[in-house]
Amino acid sequence: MGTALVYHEDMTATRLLWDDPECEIECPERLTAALDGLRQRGLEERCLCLSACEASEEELGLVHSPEYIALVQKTQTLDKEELHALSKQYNAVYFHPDTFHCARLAAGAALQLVDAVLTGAVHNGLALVRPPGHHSQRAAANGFCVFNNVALAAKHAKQKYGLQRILIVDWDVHHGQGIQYIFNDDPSVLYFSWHRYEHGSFWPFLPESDADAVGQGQGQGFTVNLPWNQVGMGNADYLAAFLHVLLPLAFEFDPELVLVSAGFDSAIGDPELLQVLAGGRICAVLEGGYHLESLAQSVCMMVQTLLGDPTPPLLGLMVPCQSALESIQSVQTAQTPYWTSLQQNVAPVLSSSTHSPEERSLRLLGESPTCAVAEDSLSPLLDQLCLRPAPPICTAVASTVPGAALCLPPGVLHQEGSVLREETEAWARLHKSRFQDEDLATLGKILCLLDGIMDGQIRNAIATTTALATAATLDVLIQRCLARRAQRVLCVALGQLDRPLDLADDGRRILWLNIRGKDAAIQSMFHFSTPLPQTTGGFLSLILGLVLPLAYGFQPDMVLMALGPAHGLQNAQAALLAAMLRSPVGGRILAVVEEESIRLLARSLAQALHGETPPSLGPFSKATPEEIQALMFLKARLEARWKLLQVAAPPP
Ligand code: Q9C
Ligand code: ZN
Repeated sequence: MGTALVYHEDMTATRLLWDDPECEIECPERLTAALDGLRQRGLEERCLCLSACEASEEELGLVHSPEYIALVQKTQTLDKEELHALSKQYNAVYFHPDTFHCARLAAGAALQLVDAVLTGAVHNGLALVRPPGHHSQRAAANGFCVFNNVALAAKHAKQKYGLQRILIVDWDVHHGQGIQYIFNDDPSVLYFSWHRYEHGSFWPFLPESDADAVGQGQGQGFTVNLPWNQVGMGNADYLAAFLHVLLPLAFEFDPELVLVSAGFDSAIGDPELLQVLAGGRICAVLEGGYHLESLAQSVCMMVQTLLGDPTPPLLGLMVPCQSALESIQSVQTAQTPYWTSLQQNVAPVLSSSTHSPEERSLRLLGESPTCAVAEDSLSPLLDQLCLRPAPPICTAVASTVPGAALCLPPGVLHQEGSVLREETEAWARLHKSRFQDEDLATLGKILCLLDGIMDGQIRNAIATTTALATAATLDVLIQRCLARRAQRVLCVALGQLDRPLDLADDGRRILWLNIRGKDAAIQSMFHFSTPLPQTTGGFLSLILGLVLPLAYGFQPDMVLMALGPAHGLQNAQAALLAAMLRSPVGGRILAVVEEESIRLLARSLAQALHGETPPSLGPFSKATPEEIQALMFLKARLEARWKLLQVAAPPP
């Protein structure tokens, strides 16, 4: 089980035969550059490589009219002048005598990828194809696209495998209007696209690319357009779109398969956040991407992520721009009638001049409301992470419970090493009353795990402690992180765990979020608590609407996830939380679990840390008013500092 790469060299055959500056960028070198990149980085050999076969005429007929298929077929025998004349009848299209063959291979590759994933031969995969597909329509070529590869893949998945819910994520910089038209009234295919729009002045200049196009008839709410109206959207803007629009809808929709129209003419493709959907069944199909070097890099990054390697953490100031927030708000306004998850997500907007009393007192406490995490202040630990090769050990476990009782997945290693006894004792002495003698051996191993992660020997780890020692262990771990010059440590503490009071820290290197008890409470912009929601809707809102925006905004170099006494987290919840926390920290997580619940949690937690898809949370259930209220309370007060929490544009 792994990642498929579907390709055929013949797809480099089609090329522009005349002078046309608009079309010349869609060139054969796009595929060779992408493939060379994969080979150089040793990624191709980690994939299951499948040789593409042509789609049959019947398969093409799932989307295209017989007349159009016949017309494209006829181009095989046309001469250059005839090809040129025909091309001019379409918008931004060129034909070549090999176009029909290539376009059938491209469509066939997408179908084969769906087959490989849905038969279980692989988890996920990428089809490296040209010509691209997402602009192509039932009876028209458009925007370099001849057959609509991704639309065909969706129809094929419905027809051959009886799928009822397919999510298409189109992150090409252009709107895939072809896909939108094909599934406009079809509620079984949720089409999500973000694209450069500039109020309609960017190609393909269509009013139906705007946020108010939501689909028709039964399909209303199943077309989701997020138009960007300014150029230069960055990581924070895309993240806000992922966390506040795409993922809430995607979890509510609960797709059985995710298709990605992976155009790399926009930004670096990061499917990591999508991998928690549809049991990890993701099929990515290349669309645009014309800067050869950036295309090759993005394709490599994408394949690496599909293979389960964590992506390097995102850089930059994590503040979405005003225009992005406006776009996000416009899609929320258009889609809220159709999606429960959006109805509960919209937080009140604080105008910049009014501050709640709590906020004012926070200011008095010396908390600046502006983001202190500067663009260029990435920690050396994070730099290391970006430059270093993958750690030799992926996931390690140190446990008070015998390994055999934990049913750990293959590839997860038991930690037997320990730091020196004197060192362990010295740390324990700081917390004398809270460590028993018999805890010391475990503590030594846990410290060794932490060192392993910080030195790049281990990617992430799970440690168990006795219920009594959990808080003290966490305390020691935080202090050791700081002693080892971690610049920012994110602690997500579940259950009855108090923030250590004696921390010799200015309070900004540690972000402490406690999920416990009944009420939400804020001690500072770096220290707060919230109840654990009991509904799936509430839990997802907590993760997507609060935990992840904070985690991405804080840019930690280490995440400590602690499941203390009475944490109340279910298996699937713990796995989802761990899986999603990997992304903002490049996988560097140490999970500390009290031993009562480790037998139940160890396996899925280890799988999630290891890069496998977490089990489903179960059917979507609406958040309760109390759950929404607690979240709104926190978000409204924290968004002054943590800008990724914003879901609505502040008044200009
Ligand atoms: N002057 C894809 O990325 N160029 N197609 C428009 C207007 C056409 C893009 C320029 C862009 C087609 C798959
Ligand atoms: Zn494009």
